[in-house]
Amino acid sequence: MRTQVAIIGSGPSGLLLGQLLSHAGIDNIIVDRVDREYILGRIRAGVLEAGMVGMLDEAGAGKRMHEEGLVHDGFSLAFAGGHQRIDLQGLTGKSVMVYGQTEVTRDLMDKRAHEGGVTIYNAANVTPHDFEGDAPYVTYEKDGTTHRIDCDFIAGCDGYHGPSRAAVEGRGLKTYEKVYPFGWLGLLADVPPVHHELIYANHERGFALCSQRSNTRSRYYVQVPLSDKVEQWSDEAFWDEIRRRLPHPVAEAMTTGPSLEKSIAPLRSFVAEPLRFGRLFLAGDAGHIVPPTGAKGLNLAASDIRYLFDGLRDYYSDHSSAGIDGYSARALARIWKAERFSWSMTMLMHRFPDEGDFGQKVQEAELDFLSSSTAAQTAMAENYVGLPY
Ligand code: FAS
Ligand code: PHB
Repeated sequence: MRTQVAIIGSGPSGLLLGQLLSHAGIDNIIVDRVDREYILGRIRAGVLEAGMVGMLDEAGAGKRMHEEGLVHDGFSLAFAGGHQRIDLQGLTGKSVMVYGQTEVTRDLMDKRAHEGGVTIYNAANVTPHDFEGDAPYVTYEKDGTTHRIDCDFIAGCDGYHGPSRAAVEGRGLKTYEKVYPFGWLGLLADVPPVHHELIYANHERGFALCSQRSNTRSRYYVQVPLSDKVEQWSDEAFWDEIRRRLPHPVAEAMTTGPSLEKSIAPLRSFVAEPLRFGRLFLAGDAGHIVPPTGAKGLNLAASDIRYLFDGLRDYYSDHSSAGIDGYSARALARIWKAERFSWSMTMLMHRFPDEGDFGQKVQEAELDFLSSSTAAQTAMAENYVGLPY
């Protein structure tokens, strides 16, 4: 097979890039190690920045998001028994869209299939080759046969554990990492959200988050020790714990019910530099990971794809390599600002075992200051709605 851009990974990064390339008349093939159902079974992000909303519209996959997504003009920080609303719309003139990553991925998959885009699922041992030269290619195994895709460029959209970053280790790749001493236990349930906006809670027992997928489906998280296993947590234990961590009126108002999904995700900050190696580009989680506290992971994938697509479009339309040559530096500039924000929100809202009661009091003091400072709230709001591309 031959294509112009071979994309490894059928998550939001790969699918978004594939749509934009196809609409620009640039041929591409997506290869993934699992299938559509497995990918859609992963419950992940829930908050879209305006930049991501615009990219989905440009990809022709925004219709259902606008019909079913929830526009949120603010969120709340709960601490010391009370809460402070961060007025995103009033402070920045922007909002966020609450619409699950699962639905984003489904819409992109459906659009790609409808438009005849080629996606190869259940491909084993996907490997990028010869990307330092002018004739890169990707190999994979399927149905007992090894296949080869010759291409001009390879987009490594294969997530944190994928083969693309692994293929460039030892070739000048530098990584930066911080692993947090706790995880998030997430629960999805068909119960109405406890509040019309998201609530991020700082509590001495640990962090909690009240999020949602629709007016009838809620997504909740509690901070748990890394040693916890999801099997240890009954639904009842989860509901009891999250209500302990919320202001009393919120806890009292919470509707509980059977979980549709429960999982524990570790938290880490991670950046790989650079994001380009010859004709191989890293995008999305393949290049960086943020703790989900700032709702940036999925949204960073969108800005990576903005920069990468613009560069590839200019290469094919104007024979200009300026965009692809500048991709890594341009993407990393925005990535590091989102890494900082996600780190700062995580440090502010979680219980750190080694910091003890002093750390709790310092966090409450910062939240108390934030409640009284429009400047501090504006800085938080500007980061939360998404910094400019
Ligand atoms: P993805 O990981 O989504 O997609 C990578 C794709 O590559 C997958 O389909 C995978 O099957 C494929 N792949 C991997 N290895 C391969 C191989 N060897 N060969 C071929 N294909 C391969 N972000 C938030 O903003 N909020 C959250 O609450 C949040 N929660 C998360 C929870 C978890 C458990 C994880 C892992 C991430 C979470 N994220 C969250 C971040 C997440 O949303 C990512 O930012 C987003 O999925 C990034 O999309 P992609 O870059 O496409 O990577
Ligand atoms: C979610 O709804 O899954 C979600 C929302 C906001 C976050 C993290 C996760 O910061």
